[in-house]
Amino acid sequence: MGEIVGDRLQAVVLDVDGTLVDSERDGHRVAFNRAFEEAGLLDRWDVERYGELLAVTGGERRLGAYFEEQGMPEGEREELASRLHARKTEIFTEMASQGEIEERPGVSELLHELEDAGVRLAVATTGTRTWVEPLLDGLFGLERFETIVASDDAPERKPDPSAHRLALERLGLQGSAAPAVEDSANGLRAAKAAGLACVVVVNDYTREQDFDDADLVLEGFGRPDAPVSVLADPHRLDPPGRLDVDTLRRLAAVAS
Ligand code: XBP
Ligand code: MG
Repeated sequence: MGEIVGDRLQAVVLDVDGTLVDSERDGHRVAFNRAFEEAGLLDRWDVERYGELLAVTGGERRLGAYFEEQGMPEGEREELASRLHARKTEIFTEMASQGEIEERPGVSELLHELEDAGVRLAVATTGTRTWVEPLLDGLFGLERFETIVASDDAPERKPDPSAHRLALERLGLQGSAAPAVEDSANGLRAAKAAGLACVVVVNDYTREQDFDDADLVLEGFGRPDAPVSVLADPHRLDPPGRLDVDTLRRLAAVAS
């Protein structure tokens, strides 16, 4: 294990969808399909098709891109995407409030470890604040996150770096003191463009994506009793089978 030089680690900037929670396949995708059904549309996004559509970040933009592919005129598709996304957001908010969206294994252990070490927690997500807040509150307690940047605050959406930049600005920190944790190539690109080091915890939708400039790639967060494999460790941070505060400290040290 590398020597920890000083303690540069001040905060961690956490992604939501696919990172803190496994929310896409059985969450957002289901909510989109229910919104289609309620609107009397025959469209349904199966698991594979939704994985392709995830290349477009932001649910409303995702709907717009889908309808554009279907050849729908711009005015019609913008109105339909807006209307469907509003309903989908209500449905997903209800799912989150009912506890239907689960945290990924190991997240709670890491959050507690970071807090015990005095490391500040921030969120930077492309998701919509309407559901982000009740979801995070129900699973973790909203008060634990010093700042939450959602798509409402950073409408450019990942891979644009604005969400991570805004999180750093609110934290009053340099990127090197606040590594990001992401699940997707879009999230990685956003974090790196904002000057943050970035750990990627892959999931079934993202594991085949390009993580060449990630600072660490893991199969998941891991737990002390359920270690995960390391998929890439260019700085030789040597995580102990999970993402822990010392690994993030070593990352902040090499990133500075
Ligand atoms: C992932 C996204 C979001 C969700 C859907 O965000 O791109 O758009 O898929 O949520 P992140 P909305 O990984 O940055 O958390 O429908 O509210 O956009
Ligand atoms: Mg994500």
